[in-house]
Amino acid sequence: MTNHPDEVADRATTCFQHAYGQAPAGRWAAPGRVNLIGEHTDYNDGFVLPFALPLRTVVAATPQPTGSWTVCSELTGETVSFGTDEVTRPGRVTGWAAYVAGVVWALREAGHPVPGARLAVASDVPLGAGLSSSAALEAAVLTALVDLGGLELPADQQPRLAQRAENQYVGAPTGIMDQSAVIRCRAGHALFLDCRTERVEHIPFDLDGAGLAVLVIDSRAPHRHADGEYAARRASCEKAAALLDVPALRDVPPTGLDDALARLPDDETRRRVRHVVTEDQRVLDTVALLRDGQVRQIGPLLTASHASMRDDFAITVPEVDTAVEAALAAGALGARMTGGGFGGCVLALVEADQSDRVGTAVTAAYANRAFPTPTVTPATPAPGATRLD
Ligand code: GAF
Repeated sequence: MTNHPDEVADRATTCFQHAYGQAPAGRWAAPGRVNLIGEHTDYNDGFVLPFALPLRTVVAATPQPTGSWTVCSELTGETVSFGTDEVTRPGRVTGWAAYVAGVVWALREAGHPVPGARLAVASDVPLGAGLSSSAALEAAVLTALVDLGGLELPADQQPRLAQRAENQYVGAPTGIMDQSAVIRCRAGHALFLDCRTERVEHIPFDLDGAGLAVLVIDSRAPHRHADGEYAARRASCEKAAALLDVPALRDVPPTGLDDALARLPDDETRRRVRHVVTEDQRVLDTVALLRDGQVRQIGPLLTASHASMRDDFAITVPEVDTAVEAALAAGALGARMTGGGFGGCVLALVEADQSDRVGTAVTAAYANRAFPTPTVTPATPAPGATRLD
């Protein structure tokens, strides 16, 4: 997964100059992410372990009088303008520009004097592939506005604010993982995040040094009912926590899982809880292995995570199951769907010299089932959001 940072940044500048007839004051970038392990644990106050991708969204920006914002998108060719009226209440700007207006709204809600701005967006984070293109847009806009306005908002407080934009302005009930990943990740590291305390630890994840690769396989599966199903999983987890009389499912220890399951009323809820509780433990086990330099050994945990998402949390689809099975059959050390589910990407941990073999096997398995050809690209952990110039 190679990126061309200068190319995306150049495209943002070109878009900016075309829309506004001037040069931007600066450019800010935020990456997409994959989650190594820890799925649907974030809104259960649990643990996640994402890393940032070298694919980025770049925002070129310059201040304009306070109280007005204009943003153009290289992708759609649209320019959207909004003023303070549109950011006094959520939902007044819709479509892709809602992520931009949502950030302005969340900053203002938190009492920050948000500067007016002209912005232009270009990106090579694919949309709808589960690689956090929305969090990348939020974070790129947020870092630009924080810098342009000289706002007092440390990086460790930015994910929560970007999440509010997504939850309350855009209306997507996501957890804190994606915004944390795209803002707080470091190159060469995975981000071990405790989603309750927001404490992070940067875990070295040196794939090259270990002779390994992580392949990101875009399943090309359309996101079938993803929004409604995501909200349903979240509601089910929150209901289970209430029934178990704990603040969140993170508070069910693995040793107490059987007792907890016995107290739940139906098989579906029991499966949802079992996924979350075992997934939290798999994150902790993965982190322990990585701290110990045992990168290969995390493979079975990744595969177990996939089985849990498929059998207990019921969020996989045939395309991602096929990719995982084919990658494992071709010798991957571990493989799993990454992200919210119902499509999106699969990641496979492979010996670096087996990358082509695994990619070819997945492509052949897709051809056999008449699925669209998947894209298979190696990914290395990249830095989080930053100012470029
Ligand atoms: C999506 C959400 F945005 C995250 O908050 C997280 O819940 C993830 O799905 C599943 O782990 O990416």
